[in-house]
Amino acid sequence: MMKPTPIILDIDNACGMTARDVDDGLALAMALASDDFDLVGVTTCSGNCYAHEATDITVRMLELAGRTDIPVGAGRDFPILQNVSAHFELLAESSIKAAELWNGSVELPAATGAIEPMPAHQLIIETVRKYPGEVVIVKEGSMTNLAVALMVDPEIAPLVKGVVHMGGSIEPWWESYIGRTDPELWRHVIKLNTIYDPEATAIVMNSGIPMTYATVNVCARVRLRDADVERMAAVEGPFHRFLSDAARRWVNLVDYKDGSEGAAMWDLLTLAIVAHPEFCDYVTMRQDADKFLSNGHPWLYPSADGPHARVTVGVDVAAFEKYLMECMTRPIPGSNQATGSSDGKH
Ligand SMILES: [Ca+2]
Repeated sequence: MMKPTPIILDIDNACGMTARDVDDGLALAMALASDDFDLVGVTTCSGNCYAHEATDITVRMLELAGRTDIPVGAGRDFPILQNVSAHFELLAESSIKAAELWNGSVELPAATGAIEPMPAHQLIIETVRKYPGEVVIVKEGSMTNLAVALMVDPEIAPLVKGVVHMGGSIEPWWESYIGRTDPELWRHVIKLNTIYDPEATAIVMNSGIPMTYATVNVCARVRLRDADVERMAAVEGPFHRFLSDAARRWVNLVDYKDGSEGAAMWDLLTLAIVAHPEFCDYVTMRQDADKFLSNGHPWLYPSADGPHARVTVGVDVAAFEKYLMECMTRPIPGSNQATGSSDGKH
């Protein structure tokens, strides 16, 4: 077996919140379950929710999984410069609208204080310096944490092995996704997580750190369906009970709203290709921070000029979805699920 890749998982984890995407929480479960990853830190960022909410959920999930040994870094709620109040108003509004479909709340025990989060940028700096040249930072939400880390300690840039980011898109995806085209949405989703804190994104783009974009159009093709959720629910223990309860509600909500079958597993494909790049096909493109900041399109495009990034253009759906379900139905190693011990530490 290959040596596990040390990763920092940076998540806007809203798993279990009413009508919010569950994929960050499922990505955390994948990172914990798979032997492919050495989860050396989890940092939280804003996007699906405020970073402080993501921190709370992440700490509680790690406790539930019996993995209080994993360091957590709490990110900033707000971008470096932008006013994002409209973003959170929209999220709150959609949660209220969907509350009836969500049908109650998802149970997640309160934190006990076993994990004490440090500032996210500090955890990134310390971890990258501890494992120079080895750590991949998996950015499943906004770029704020890494940008702050790079501003505080610019010398870490050449010590980061790579960033894999769920964001960007190089082709319209919405039409193929649910059978309709919405140009406004298309303009918005092409930037997705990337746009929440654009100045932070530009800092990361220009940092010289090798970048991979797991694009919206490609991630939209991989799904978790009702039957998959029931396989997750069959795993014993409170961690999988929580995961499957949240995932079931989300899949049902997406199916109802979009007329689709299953919910896109954006963040999970993004994480999986760290260990299994063969799941996707890629092209090399320029990531044009100036064009991105001035709202230009495209800002990922073929060019001899850099800085370059690796951009996903295709995915082996069957291979990924098989891996997804292997991870989602596996008891968490090191937890009380796997060892039978009550404290889960080892
Ligand atoms: Ca995310």
